[in-house]
Amino acid sequence: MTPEKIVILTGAGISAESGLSTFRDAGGLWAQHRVEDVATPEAYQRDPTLVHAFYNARRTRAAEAEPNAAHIALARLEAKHPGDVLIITQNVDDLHARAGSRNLVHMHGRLMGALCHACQHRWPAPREMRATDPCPACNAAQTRPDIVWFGEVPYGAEIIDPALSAADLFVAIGTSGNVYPAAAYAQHTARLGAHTVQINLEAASNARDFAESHFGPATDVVPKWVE
Ligand code: BJW
Repeated sequence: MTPEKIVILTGAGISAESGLSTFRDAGGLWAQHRVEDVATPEAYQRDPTLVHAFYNARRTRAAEAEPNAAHIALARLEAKHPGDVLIITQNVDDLHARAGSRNLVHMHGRLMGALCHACQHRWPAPREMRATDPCPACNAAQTRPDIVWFGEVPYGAEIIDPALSAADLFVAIGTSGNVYPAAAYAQHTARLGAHTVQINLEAASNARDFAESHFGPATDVVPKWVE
């Protein structure tokens, strides 16, 4: 592979083999919890304790998980081509960073972050977070996970938008292509002339936007694709 500017979008499927649940697969998080109960600003207003319980449990599991061969292969790709690889992850775990990726945007936030609903101050999350934890900046007791919920604006557009415009190669790994704006990136980059590749267990909802597809477990396919 001769890289130019490479943008890689990852989703829950890349962390599945590290033991973290996906959302929409059978037995995934949305089969066990209603999105409206745990992943919207309204859910947090209605029942912050339930929302925190959902994210506290996921934070514990993510802290115990280890980066897998796919995360490590992407970190190796970046190390081989510094400045040419951007990873945009929809995942809120920290497995890309722990694998060594540095040029990384967490567009849907981070489990390991706390956010003050009152003043928007951010700080490292304790393992067990509560809404009543006081904000270190303004002392308000409106602490929430630093997560982008439905209806909220994803992070990192100032990095993502120019990178998509400049991309020669766009690769989506382990994402079902159901959630916007990430689901539109393949079509957007293809229209601008990038080559688009999906790596997934099965065809994503936006499969028609990819020129090339590789189906199989990320830990198998991604290291082979990187080499
Ligand atoms: C494997 C594997 C293995 C398994 N190997 N593969 C346009 C049209 C329609 C609606 C909208 C639209 N624009 C915006 C919306 C509204 C909404 C939206 O998209 N709704 C849709 C459901 C229709 N979007 C939003 O509200 C977003 N905000 C927004 O758009 O603001 C407006 C705005 C944007 C830009 C500029 C200005 C304004 C916010 C979206 C927030 C998403 N939040 C969640 C939960 C919070 C994070 C968390 O708790 O973790 O993020 S939802 C959930 O879905 C989570 C994920 O990041 C996200 C994507 O899921 P993902 O990663 O694709 O997981 P799965 O489970 O769906 O798929 C896993 C895939 O892996 C599968 O395909 C498997 O086959 C595969 N797989 N094992 C390889 N081993």
